[in-house]
Amino acid sequence: MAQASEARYNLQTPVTQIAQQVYDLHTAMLVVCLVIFLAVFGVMFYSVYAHRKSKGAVAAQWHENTTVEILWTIIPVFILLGMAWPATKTVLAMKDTSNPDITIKATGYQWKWGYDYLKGEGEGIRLVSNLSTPQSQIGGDQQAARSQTAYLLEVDDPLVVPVGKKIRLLTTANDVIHAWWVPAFAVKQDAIPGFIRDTWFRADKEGIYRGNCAELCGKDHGFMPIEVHVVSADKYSSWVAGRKKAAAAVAEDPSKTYSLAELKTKGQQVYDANCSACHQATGKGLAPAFPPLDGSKIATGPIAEHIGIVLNGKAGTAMSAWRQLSDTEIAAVVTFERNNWGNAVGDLVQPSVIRAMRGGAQVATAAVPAPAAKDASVAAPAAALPAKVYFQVGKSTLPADAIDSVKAVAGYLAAKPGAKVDITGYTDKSGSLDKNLELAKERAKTVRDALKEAGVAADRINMKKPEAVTGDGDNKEARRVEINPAG
Ligand code: HEC
Ligand SMILES: [Cu+2]
Repeated sequence: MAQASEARYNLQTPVTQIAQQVYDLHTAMLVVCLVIFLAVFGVMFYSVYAHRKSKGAVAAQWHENTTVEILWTIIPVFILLGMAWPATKTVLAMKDTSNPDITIKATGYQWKWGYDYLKGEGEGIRLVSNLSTPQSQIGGDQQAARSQTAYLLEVDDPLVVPVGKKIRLLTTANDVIHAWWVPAFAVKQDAIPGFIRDTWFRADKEGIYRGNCAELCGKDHGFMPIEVHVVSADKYSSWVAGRKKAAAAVAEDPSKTYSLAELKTKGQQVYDANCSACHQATGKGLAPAFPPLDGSKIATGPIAEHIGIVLNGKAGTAMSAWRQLSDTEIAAVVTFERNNWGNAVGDLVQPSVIRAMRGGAQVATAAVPAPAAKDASVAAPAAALPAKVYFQVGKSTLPADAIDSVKAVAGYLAAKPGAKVDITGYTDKSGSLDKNLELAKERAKTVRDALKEAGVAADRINMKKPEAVTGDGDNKEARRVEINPAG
């Protein structure tokens, strides 16, 4: 560990009360051990020396001295109890996560930490801490690198917390078991996929505190440090305000479109920070575990499939879902991968499409009509359409799950300026056909209104004549409104 300069042979200087207790316990136990050591070896060496054979010493012969046996049982019991008592008190205090001021979730990823501020001041902030030690130091002159105090212990975006406040930390992981460890807080908690564990700390002193992942988690286990900035209440408030402002600025309106160059530049940053550990800066991957993206069928094939693997990952492989990235970041990194190294697909994807795909089950990778999307001019996932909205029997009110389809359509249109959609209502032939057709028309209008509400211009929507399908009373397909690309 660095920060070693101040604590070369001892624990790091404690900055929480718990850490202070742990520190004191450690010292006290060491003293107990030392006293016992001296007592036992003192008697032993004295006996060996004073009763040596050359002086003609003769060993006393005795058995079963009850007094001695009771003493050497009772005394260690009291020593152990005397050590266990304060230690148990501290362990119980460590586990008492009640009444926190701020609750933060720490998620371990291969290989970085993500933080979500769940409750308290700063609620809603999320950030990801990536190692920021330059590659040149890691691969280069080790001697020079070691002289850096924060070598391999520095991140691009640290965790920030206010001084003197109780911070409850929930830990979990996205892929394998990691552990969140900051020695100065005496906090070490496993982060296990599928489970939530919790711990807490209240830092008494402002400063920068560092730690590591403490559970062997794969290739870059040693490259996912933790950096915590403990700041004054005022500084913390202004940090929160800054974050909120930045988040508001980034919360793009869905119609914001970027140029290819903009996306590529941004995408390069996202790639370097998140993807290059496995796929490498060269895009050549690392055989056999990590496939190349340069020339990859997916990175040069249908764009929806490409987006799909980034959004959803691939189960059972090291390729995890990257949903924690923003819409813009995913759009950028996908565009970057398609147009970098030897890849020159020439298409791009806007954040609005990612937003639509995030919600829309419609755009599962399997649903991609590969031949259509092969056409490089198709910049958007044509796969998003047709979208269907299923109404309840006899009703023309918009069902709650229609939102996915509406999003998919909005995303499709946002990505394809000039494109339009056709809306067709369907009905079954049973009963009064006229009435049924009227209902189908009403439903189509409901969908149109929902689209308008989602920001779709009226002139990009064509209303088609309702159509009847054969089938009986409760044929689901007969209760649908379908949205297709126009033409
Ligand atoms: C922890 C290692 C790891 C990281 C980090 C990672 N990937 Fe992957 N990625 C993989 C693996 C492994 C596969 C192969 C999955 C399979 O077996 O199909 C893969 C596959 C892919 C593919 C499909 C390539 C092909 O031809 O099969 C794309 C595209 C991709 N990743 C994009 C990304 C992007 C974008 C990022 C960053 C946001 C990223 N990956 C980060 C490990 C990683
Ligand atoms: Cu780890």
